[in-house]
Amino acid sequence: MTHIQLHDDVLEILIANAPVNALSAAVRQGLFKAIADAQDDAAVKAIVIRGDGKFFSGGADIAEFDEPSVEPWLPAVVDAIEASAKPVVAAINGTALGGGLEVTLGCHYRIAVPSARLGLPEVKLGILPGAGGTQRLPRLIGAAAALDMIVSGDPIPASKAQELGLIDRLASEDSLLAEAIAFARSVDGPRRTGDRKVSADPELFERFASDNARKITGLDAPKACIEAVKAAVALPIDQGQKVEQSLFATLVAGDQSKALRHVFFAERAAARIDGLPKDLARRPIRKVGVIGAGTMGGGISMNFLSAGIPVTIVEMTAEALDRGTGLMRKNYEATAAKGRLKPEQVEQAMGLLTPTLDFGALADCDLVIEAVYEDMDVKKEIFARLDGIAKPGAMLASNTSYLSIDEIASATTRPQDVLGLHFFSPANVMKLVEVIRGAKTAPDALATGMDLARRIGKVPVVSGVCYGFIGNRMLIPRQDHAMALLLEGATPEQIDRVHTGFGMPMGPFQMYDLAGVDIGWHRDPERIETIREALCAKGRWGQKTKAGFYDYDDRRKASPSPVVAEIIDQFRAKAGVSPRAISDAEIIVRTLYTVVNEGAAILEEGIAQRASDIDVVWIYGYGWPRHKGGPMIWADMAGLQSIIDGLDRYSAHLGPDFRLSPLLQRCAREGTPLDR
Ligand code: 3H9
Repeated sequence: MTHIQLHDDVLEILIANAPVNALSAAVRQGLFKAIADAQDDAAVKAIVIRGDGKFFSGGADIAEFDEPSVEPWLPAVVDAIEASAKPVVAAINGTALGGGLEVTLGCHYRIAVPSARLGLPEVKLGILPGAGGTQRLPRLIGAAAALDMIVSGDPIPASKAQELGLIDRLASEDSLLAEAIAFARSVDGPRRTGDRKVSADPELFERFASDNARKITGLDAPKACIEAVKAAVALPIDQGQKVEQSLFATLVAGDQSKALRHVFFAERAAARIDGLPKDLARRPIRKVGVIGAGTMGGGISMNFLSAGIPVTIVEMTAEALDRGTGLMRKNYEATAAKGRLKPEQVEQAMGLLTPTLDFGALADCDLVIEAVYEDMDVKKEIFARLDGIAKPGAMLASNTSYLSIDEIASATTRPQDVLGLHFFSPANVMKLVEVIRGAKTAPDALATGMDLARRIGKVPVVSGVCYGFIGNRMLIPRQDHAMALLLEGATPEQIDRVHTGFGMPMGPFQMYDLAGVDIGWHRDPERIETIREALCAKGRWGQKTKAGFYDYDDRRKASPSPVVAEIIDQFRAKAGVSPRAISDAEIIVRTLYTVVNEGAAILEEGIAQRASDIDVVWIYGYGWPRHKGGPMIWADMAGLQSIIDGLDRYSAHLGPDFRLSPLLQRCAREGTPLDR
């Protein structure tokens, strides 16, 4: 876990705890002992601390937060380093995060390779740097710069760290240790950051909080970070550290941190496919074909182009092809105008695109993704055609949001090569990709799909075949109940407010308006059976027509619509419903608890591999607030029995098809978390 080696009069302490040198109990013990022993060893004049491999350290071991703590605690280790009578130099060989950076802050000097990145990402886990980071960083780089780093949690490159005074010097990539040893011999003795004082403009903290209000509203950790940095300015280090530790203890025990830590591990677990050997050979994907240059096809193509993978895009008419590729260019140029892409990168990406009307041009693609509209017959026809054209071993994917991959695969002679790659709209922006495993999908095709999604910067989650897969199937009860609640007496504004108040980026009706109220509409204005059909018949198709469930002004600002209120009234009258007052609590039960219940059913049927995969789907596909961890862990934390009780309370309104998930009932009864 730690190794020591004496280089003449300089002691090297190496942190070796693959994969990221997390500061687990054994590492802390090793560091503590090595520092203590060095104090009594006359042969040691100075000390260098370094990480093994490509990380200095990824910080405290996050998995240990849920276990009984083992001494020495990290703050004591960092204090012991700082108290060393012999100079200590941190040789930062790679990324130093969280507790890893705090260890370097306890050191008297810091030298880093140019490729190192330094950060305090604790806030992203709902905690704060709890080993002196909030006290020492401001003393080293000033309160304003420290606030930026601690509250954003974003790492900075070594060059920036040097500018800020966080590191003393840069070393060359291949001679860090030698340079660190020479540096350690050359210094004047210990130089303790904790002895410094830091002052700040008294208005800094309020100004910072109000400038960042939008990002930190409702979150406990950023507020605590600001408090802790304030204490660094106001108090001597030992008292400041007490404030830091007390804030840390409160945060780490809180629900927000528990949820955020869950998400950290959930994201990584989602990459694993149960029952598949890790070293399974992947299929090489050098060229991708996309069928359909609509919004989805274009967005999907952009992901590959941006990652340097050539794309052949096929359409039926020249007009549709030009429209689609024109939109892709426009999207790239808009990104470039914001300074997030260089003009030459736009050309580079577009240069990798081959637009064509010739289906036969897909013959040399390693993967073809079909992105046409949702019609099983059309999809089967396309896959049958593709079967005759695609080269052997090519992967054939559908971007369907709902339809059966098994039925689509049955149109080919190679169902083992067929899978779903369900991108979310807008496909060039949204991170989630559901990778749909058909009954006959080959393991290497599935694993290749997962890897490829990661290669283009997405977060892939495996789903089995069912109507709507994981995400959209769970969305159905939410949208259905939102509609039913309108009829019973709620307004779109009330329902959306409950959802945004919960932390979702938008509510069910705002989502309809953004996506298009007319999606899936039969296009017959005479046939009006639902509120949605009534809106569609009136041309209220959402934001794109400046009217949907809300009215929109020229700047897309929404306001409640009297026309919609009247349509809802007419439907109530027709159904003989006299509107009743709907409580926010009922909205939560009917539009969120029902989602949890559907998630439990999905888990039970084995559509999702694990509960945490469902959470990842909702965070990356639907904007579920990260600090609430996803619907499954949220239900666990609320108490599964309370979810069941809520559903029972409104059982009269849940409809004849509602079925309480047996898995939900069993887990509630046994007091276990929702999982298979
Ligand atoms: C802290 O330091 C608190 C202190 O202030 C106060 C204490 C008193 N712990 O991401 P990867 C695992 S809080 C445990 O795929 P990459 C990870 O789960 C901590 N495990 O690699 C995965 O396991 P598996 C502040 C960790 O190269 C494997 O390592 N630090 C930790 O893409 C590889 O991870 C952070 O928040 C950890 N700290 O990225 C940093 N870190 O293979 C969190 C990683 O079984 N970590 N693992 O799935 C990261 O941001 C990235 O992992 C890192 C590497 C950039 C380091």
